[in-house]
Amino acid sequence: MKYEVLTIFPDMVDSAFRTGVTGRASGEGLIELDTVNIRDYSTNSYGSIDGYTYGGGAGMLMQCEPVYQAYLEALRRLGKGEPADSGTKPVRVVYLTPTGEVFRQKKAEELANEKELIFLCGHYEGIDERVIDEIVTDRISIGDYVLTGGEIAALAVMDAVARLIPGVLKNEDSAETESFNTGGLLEYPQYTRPDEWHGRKVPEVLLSGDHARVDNYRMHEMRRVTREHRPDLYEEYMKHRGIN
Ligand code: 6GU
Repeated sequence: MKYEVLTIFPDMVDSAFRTGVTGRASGEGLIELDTVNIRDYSTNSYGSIDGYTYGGGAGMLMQCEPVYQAYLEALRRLGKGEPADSGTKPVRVVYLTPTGEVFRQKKAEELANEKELIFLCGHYEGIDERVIDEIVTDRISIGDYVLTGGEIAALAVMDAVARLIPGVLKNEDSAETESFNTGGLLEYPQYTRPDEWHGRKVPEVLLSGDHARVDNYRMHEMRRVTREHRPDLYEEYMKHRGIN
């Protein structure tokens, strides 16, 4: 997988991605990260890339041309050349925006099938709609709240996609058994040594060595945790199983 990120904060994206599991994966050549600094494509001598919004209103917008030139640079780096005039989009371009589709595991799975992805991170009050229409294929939000820019959202999406790429997780089972891959239920609580801490005991069944009892207990816990913390997911789960 190769990621190209169009951003005005390339260092922020780089340093976060180089840390931890994604950092190791890029060291091993499983994922490549490259950033293009949109500010390098300013169309004026002041180096600005933003402007006031037509029709009035607070705040500034990122202009079309710097974003478009950064996009063309990313395409060149991916070996794609100039896009055809036909309006075809040679690579999926994910625009991070609170007005996008809310990001879920299913979308991460879909994106993990691509060989390369371009991420467009907005700032100020957003980006001129015309360049979005011209280059973007997917508009994604990471939840119903507002961030100052798209970088943290892009990092969240890149991380969720990266861990689905074979070899990125050391234990291949991990991606299978975790929340959202357990038939729509959340994960059960887990415990490690010692068996008592601050007067809190590890549930007796987990020390019993009885695998059937352990499995049964964990399934009950998955249902309980989902019902208590995410009633919306629990309802979906019950509907899926034909229980209403
Ligand atoms: Cl993708 N961007 C911004 N700026 N805020 C957000 C978001 C994205 N997703 C949720 N809030």
